[in-house]
Amino acid sequence: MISAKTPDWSALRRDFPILDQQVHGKPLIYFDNAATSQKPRAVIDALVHYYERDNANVHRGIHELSNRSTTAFEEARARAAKFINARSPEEIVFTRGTTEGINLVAGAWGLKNLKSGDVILLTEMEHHSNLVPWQLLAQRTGAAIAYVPITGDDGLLDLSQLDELLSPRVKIFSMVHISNSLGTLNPVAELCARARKRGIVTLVDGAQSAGHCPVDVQAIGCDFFAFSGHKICGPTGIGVLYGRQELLEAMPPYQGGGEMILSVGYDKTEFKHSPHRFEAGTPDISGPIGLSAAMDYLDAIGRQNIWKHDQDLAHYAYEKLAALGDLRLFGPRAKSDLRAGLVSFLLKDVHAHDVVTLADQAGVALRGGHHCTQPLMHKLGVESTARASFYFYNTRDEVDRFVEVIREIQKFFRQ
Ligand code: 7TS
Repeated sequence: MISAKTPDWSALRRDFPILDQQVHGKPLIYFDNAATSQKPRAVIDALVHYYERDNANVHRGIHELSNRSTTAFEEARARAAKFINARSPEEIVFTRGTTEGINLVAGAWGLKNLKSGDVILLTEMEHHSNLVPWQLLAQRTGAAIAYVPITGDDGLLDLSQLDELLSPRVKIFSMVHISNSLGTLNPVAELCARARKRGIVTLVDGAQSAGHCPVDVQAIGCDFFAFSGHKICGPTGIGVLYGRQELLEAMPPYQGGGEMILSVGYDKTEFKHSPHRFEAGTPDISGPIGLSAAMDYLDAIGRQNIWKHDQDLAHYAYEKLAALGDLRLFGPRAKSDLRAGLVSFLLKDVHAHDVVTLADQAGVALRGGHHCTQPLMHKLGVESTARASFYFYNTRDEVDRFVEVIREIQKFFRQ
């Protein structure tokens, strides 16, 4: 749902109780949204309501509370399907997060479908969670891994060799939608279309996109799409894996246990259909319920509005940082439409961790490090960057204060 009118951003900010506090005696400026977002009152209330009124295990009891829990849990599945425009709730598997979603595909689809000589295609800007599961799979199957290169500091995918890279040996192409280190928005619909033409299965890592821009898995044309609840105003410990139904149905279970079976004998088990086949054991029940409230909340704002708001902050921050000089900026250049709501940078002769530590003293929460993209850092010739990542409750005033703090840090290290 895209709402036509401009949201009242300052009223929305007041929905987040955590933002109204001081840190080290300074007003908190929370610019670590790519790591995890804050939670609005509506989500906190949904969790409290569930535990105060409805808590029971799902899919087993016949009593009232179990019925209520099961209904809310399955309604959340339908809500998630609507959030990304899946064809049906059956295409939604609840996971712990993006990481588990990708591991599930690598473990269940990958082990069944890959063999020695096959190729897994990734990009050079992947998060470790879209690298390590494939490396484990490659070790187990003898498959090889190839990478779509990036162009340099402006962090775009270099697609000039894509036709050659999409060779007949490639069985799956797994790509990040928005890079958490560079802020690049990748042309995933085009990439999926080119892969699909060659019969290659596609996975999109939507950890940084699902809550930040409109997402329509049918329009993207991917086979799998994974994201995390905690980055989109939902609780930690819950995520979503979308899979096209025919692929999910053909996949063996990922873990075994209760909930995922039709019948069990001492030597043989019949499994449920997907998605339940992939949800062994008592699931996180409050997670999907909180996540559903988060999805309602975000769609009432409109993700196109959120995208524009966050991009405006990123462009504003990029230009103000660039004007300081003596620093390196990563990712798409100033004003690029392909830059999402974050800015990675490195001050000349100052370690990213020092920047983050000093910014924290000024109340500004940043992240410094390799951002779980070590190979990308090596490619860029750095060990780490400092990163400011925005969400719709952040403001231009906060960016002004942040840039002022960075200027003071530069001054401190020049002394
Ligand atoms: N993929 C991308 C692109 C990510 O940014 C992250 C987390 C993940 C996958 C993994 O998500 P999880 O919820 O399963 O952990 N990124 C970050 C970050 O940038 N800072 O902290 C976590």
